[in-house]
Amino acid sequence: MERTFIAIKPDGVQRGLVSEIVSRFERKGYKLVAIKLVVPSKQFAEKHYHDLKERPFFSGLCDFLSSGPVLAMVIKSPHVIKYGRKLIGATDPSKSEPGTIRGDLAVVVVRNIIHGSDGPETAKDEIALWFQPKELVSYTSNEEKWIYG
Ligand code: DAT
Ligand code: MG
Repeated sequence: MERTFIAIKPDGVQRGLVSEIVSRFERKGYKLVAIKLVVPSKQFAEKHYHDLKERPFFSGLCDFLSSGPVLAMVIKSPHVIKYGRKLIGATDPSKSEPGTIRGDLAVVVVRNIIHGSDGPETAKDEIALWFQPKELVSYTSNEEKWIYG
């Protein structure tokens, strides 16, 4: 089992895309284990995007992430880190395939509506940054035997 961190950025929340996006992960069969709405501070956004601090768009990106409510969640499933990124689509929505979240719902890279961890290490770090351990809920879904066989 893998866990990954997914965030609907302020543009996705403001555009009323929360249910559309969450439903794509739910319908896939991924298990939701944590979810909350937060307005991150700029300092928090800088921590989240620390890998990008040398990039010219870093400050604008962190201003944007901290500009309003973000829907933070953790989903759990086999293969969820890499395949979750596939469902999200390429970073630049003008290059994302149709059928992906960014391909279907976003237009430009600075308003690409969603974040997903890009590997096992970042997933672990991002879950720890955004959630306390007690916020991750452990439960059995009755659908599991129909999803995994
Ligand atoms: P991703 O969000 O697909 O993991 P990333 O980690 O490379 O992409 O970059 C984080 C965010 O930074 C991305 O979602 C949007 C923004 N970004 C990336 N490249 C950019 C660029 N060339 N100009 C402006 N913003 C950019
Ligand atoms: Mg990234």
